[in-house]
Amino acid sequence: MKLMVVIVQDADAAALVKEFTQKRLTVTKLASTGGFLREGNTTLLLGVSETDLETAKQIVQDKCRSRTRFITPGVPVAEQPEPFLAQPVEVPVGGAVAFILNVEEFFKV
Ligand code: 2BA
Repeated sequence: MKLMVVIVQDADAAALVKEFTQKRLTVTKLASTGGFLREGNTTLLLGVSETDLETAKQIVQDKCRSRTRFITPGVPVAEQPEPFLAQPVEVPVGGAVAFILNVEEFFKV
């Protein structure tokens, strides 16, 4: 068995969970926050059998898309040597960031 930890944008989370569930993959959805943008995102946990792993990865690839966010570097105006340095910077986000871990043991009560 594998544990998939999948970090996605909130905008993609509902469709992703729906598709996992329809394919009979069990998923837990956690609210999370990205350390860089400090914006909400969604972390999904899935315990999947080896045989379902490729299906799960394909669903992530199909349902998540990359988007861009614009951030304005948080440098105080007085400390900026040139005005143009305060211009918004484009940051790509996602589609998804996934970690796949081996599960040593799994049980339910
Ligand atoms: P955030 O940390 O808010 O990062 C959002 C996006 O900002 C990232 O997109 C990346 O394009 C950019 N970014 C992140 N850290 C950066 C930095 N130090 N300098 C410049 N740009 C930076 P993604 O790579 O698609 O990541 C989306 C979210 O997935 C991240 O949100 C974070 O919550 C999570 N994540 C990504 N890589 C991770 C990792 N290695 N470990 C744990 N969580 C990760």
